[in-house]
Formats: sequence, structure tokens, C-alpha cells
Amino acid sequence: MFSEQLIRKLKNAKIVAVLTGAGISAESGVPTFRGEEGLWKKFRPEELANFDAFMRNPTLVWEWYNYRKKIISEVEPNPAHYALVKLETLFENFYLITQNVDNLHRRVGNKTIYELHGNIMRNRCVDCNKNIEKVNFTNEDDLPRCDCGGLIRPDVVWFGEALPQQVLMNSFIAASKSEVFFSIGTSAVIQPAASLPLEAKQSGAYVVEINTEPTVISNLVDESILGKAGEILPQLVNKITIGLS
Ligand code: BJW
Ligand code: ZN
Repeated sequence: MFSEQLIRKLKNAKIVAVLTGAGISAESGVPTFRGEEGLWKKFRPEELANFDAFMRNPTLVWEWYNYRKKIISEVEPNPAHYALVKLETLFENFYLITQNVDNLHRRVGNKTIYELHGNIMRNRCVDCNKNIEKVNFTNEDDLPRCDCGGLIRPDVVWFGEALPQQVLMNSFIAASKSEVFFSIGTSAVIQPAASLPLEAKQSGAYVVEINTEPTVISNLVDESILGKAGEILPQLVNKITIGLS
């Protein structure tokens, strides 16, 4: 399943970076965005994850986020998340870049995590930008509001919005200096995150994709491993730790 070249590179590598997407949490029971599974009440994520949609119908968008927050609070991290914690201990520098907002990488204890698209557990005011920890939202007449009167929104990155600048810059630096770069459980279609594997490749990294299906970058990477992240990653960790004490 793994090439000898990959195992040799990993055994010698000092700098490894990983990009994760919704697929890594699929085995925990968190729905992915695209494909049949991505639909919620017949809306496509693209129709809900944008500021205009929120201002037009904040109730609908909050319902979607509350539905997802409930799922996320009830699921557990899966073997793929745990394997990345183990992987982090094996290299001098290990960067975990995630598009996911589900907090699962934090829950298992990875240390260097770059959250490109925010975190669903955080909220902020659309007017004064203040962070607001708890929101209570039960019905349409009770939309969460800040002290200043502004609507409160989830602290995530929607279409057309800039990603957190420092996090994005750090992610590109990590991709460009990595010796081995993994793209795991992402369809690699959403920019600018989707450019990270290419940045790594152009900078000389050995780029590996792990996904249940081929993606738009499968032909560009050095190695494309088809299968579930929760099955492949633990095997990979075993393989590179053989002989290490
Ligand atoms: C498994 C598995 C298992 C399943 N094991 N695998 C250049 C060209 C064209 C367009 C653009 C461009 N640059 C920017 C754009 C516009 C836009 C964009 O990319 N549009 C595309 C439609 C092309 N990008 C943006 O708008 C971004 N902003 C931006 O660029 O701003 C510029 C700016 C600068 C300065 C000022 C102002 C603006 C922002 C993008 C934000 C994306 N946000 C979302 C929602 C986050 C909040 C939330 O969660 O609600 O992020 S959209 C959604 O997609 C979410 C995800 O993080 C993201 C990526 O999805 P992901 O993770 O890849 O999931 P899926 O479902 O697509 O794929 C899952 C994969 O897993 C599949 O491949 C399965 O096969 C696999 N899988 N089970 C392994 N067990
Ligand atoms: Zn406010």
C-alpha cells in the first residue's frame, strides 16, 4: 500500500506537513461537504456558507450550524485523528493544517494546528467583531446578538471572505519547507487551501494524497493512496515506527 520511497523519506524527514479536510472526520460521523452527504434540507453548502446568505436569512444559517454543532459535540475522534497525534511526535517539525472547523484535531491533542477556516465552537459579532463564547439560539425570534446589538455569527470563514492572514501565511511556509506533505480527506477544490499541496510539490516536497476517491490533484501528487484515512494512517504510523523504540 505504501511505496518504499515514502517510508524511506518519512524515516529520514525532519519537516512534515499535513492538510486535512472533511473526509478525515467522516469516520467519526461528521458529514462531508460535497457529494450526496453534503446536502442539508436540500441546500448546498455553498448556498449557506456565505455572508449574504447569513444576512438574508440568519435563522436558516444558524439552524445549519446548530445542527452541525450538535453532531460534532456527540462524535468522537477516530483512528486517523489519533494517528496524526502519533505522527507529530516522530518529526522535529510537524505542521497540521486543517480546513475543518470541527475541533477534533484539538480534542485529540495535536500541538501545531493551523485552522484555515476557523472553528465552529467560536462566535463573533458581525458589527464590532468581539468574540462571544456562548450563544443560545432556540427559535427565530431569539437570534443571538452582541451587547452592541450586532448579530452574532459563527467564527468560520465563508466563501468570499479572507482566511486568517497569519494562519494562511504560516501554512504556505510549512508547505514550502516540508519534505513530505500529506493531503488527507479533502476534495482539494476550495482555494486557497487547495493550492497548498501544489505549493509543497513545487517546493520539492514528496506529496501524498489519502482519499477514498481520486480528486483533482491525484494526477499531480507523487503518491495517491485510495482508502479510508482511519485505516491507512494507523498502518502508516506502524510502518514507520517499526524498529524505533
Ligand atoms: C475521505 C473519507 C475517508 C470521505 N478517508 N477521505 C481561485 C479560483 C477559483 C475560485 C476561487 C479562487 N480563490 C478563491 C476562490 C473562491 C472560493 C473558492 O475556492 N471557490 C471554489 C468553489 C472554487 N474561495 C473563497 O471564497 C475563500 N476565500 C477567499 O479566497 O478570499 C479571498 C479574499 C481575500 C481578501 C479579502 C477578501 C477575500 C474562502 C473559502 C472558505 C471555505 N469555507 C468552507 C465553510 C467553512 C465553514 C463551515 O464549515 O461551515 O470550508 S466551504 C467548505 O469547503 C469548508 C471546507 O473546509 C471546504 C473544503 O471542503 P473539504 O474539506 O475538501 O470537504 P469535501 O466534502 O469537499 O471533500 C471531502 C473529501 O473527503 C472527498 O474528496 C471524499 O472523497 C473524501 N473522504 N471520506 C479519506 N474516510
Ligand atoms: Zn458587537
